[in-house]
Amino acid sequence: MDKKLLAKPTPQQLAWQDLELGMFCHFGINTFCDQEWGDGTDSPEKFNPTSLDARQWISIAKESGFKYFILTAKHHDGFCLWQTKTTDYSVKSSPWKDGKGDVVAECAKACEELDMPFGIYLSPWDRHEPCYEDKETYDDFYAEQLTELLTGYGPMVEIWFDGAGSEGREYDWERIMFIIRKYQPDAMVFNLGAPTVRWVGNEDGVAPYPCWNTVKGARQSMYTDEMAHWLSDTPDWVPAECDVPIRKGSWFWHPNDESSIRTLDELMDIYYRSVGHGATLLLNIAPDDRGLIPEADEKAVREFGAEIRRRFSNPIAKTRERKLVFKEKTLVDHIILMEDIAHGERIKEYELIANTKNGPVTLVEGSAIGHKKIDHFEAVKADSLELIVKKADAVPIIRNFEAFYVGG
Ligand code: FUL
Repeated sequence: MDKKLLAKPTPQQLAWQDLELGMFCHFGINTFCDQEWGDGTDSPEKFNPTSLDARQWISIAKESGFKYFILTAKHHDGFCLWQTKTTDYSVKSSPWKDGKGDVVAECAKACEELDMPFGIYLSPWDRHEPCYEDKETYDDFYAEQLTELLTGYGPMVEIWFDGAGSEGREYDWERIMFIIRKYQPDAMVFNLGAPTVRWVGNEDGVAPYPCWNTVKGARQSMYTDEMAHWLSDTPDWVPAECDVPIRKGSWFWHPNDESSIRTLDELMDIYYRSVGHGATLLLNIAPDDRGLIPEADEKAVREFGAEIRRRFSNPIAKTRERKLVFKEKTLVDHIILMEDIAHGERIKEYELIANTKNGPVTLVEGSAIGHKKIDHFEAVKADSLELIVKKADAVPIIRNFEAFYVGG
């Protein structure tokens, strides 16, 4: 293929793909009502966290190795976590901080202090707002909400558009995209409008393999079948983000539900099948009705971060070449490969070979590498490893070829 025809990421996408691991945070009126989808009738009186501490949320994220943070500024129930002028259905009408609190501001501040890129989720579907029924009026309302968020809370890394509940509904995407380009030109746009990041097609946090970066973006609501289709040859560069809640089946906090927290093995499996397939993982950790990440979730997320560090922060050897030579015969059970995707995703088929005392052994046969591919296999003792590129659209440029022995 002509090099010029290869799709390439924008510098913003390139930087975003390097983040790899984000924390999603679902918090709102639902947190106080033991529910996932409020219908917009819950009284703001119910919103009253006793000890909300956004710094605790972001510190846990930071210390566990998360590289960005996204908050539900407004979920489908329409309750706004910031001091908006567009509606009274917000923190302003709640008893929390006598109606003077602003969760978006507290998160933005903590993110700034802890150097954590910050993003927001703003549900287009609004079950509270009476003008939702009137398309044009609601388009104005939504544009104003978005403008408030994109102008009042510092730089945003990503704007998360959820298609749920909006099946068959059209929004003014042209205007929405105009607002984003005007106020937050560097922000990634998730899933709708003119997305720069696409939904992976499930809420299990896993990407298919191969998960090419050039798949056409998912423009429909996440619940339509069209979302699950994969076209490997479209020229657009739209990397995938894998969202998943740490508690199985719930995005918001619910009391007495600690048993649904995913185990470390499950989280690692998700990591291998998201980040390890070249996608980005957005793991949801929900603060409770105190406004704190519960101890059990904190423990799980810290263990997850520690395990990623244990496995992958000390490579036995690394190179940018296609041959990795060890000083002596060495046990290996994981390999991380990265292409320099600034130049496009070039490799289409590869094989990994270990040179052992019995001769060469094929460890892996794969297709996409892209931003990252994590391969694991039964431990093998080798003098060297070789990456054989069997098919490529242009000269492959390897950013990283690392070997690990993780054990266990
Ligand atoms: C879905 C929503 O309906 C869930 O409540 C959650 O926000 C998830 C991330 O997206 O579409």
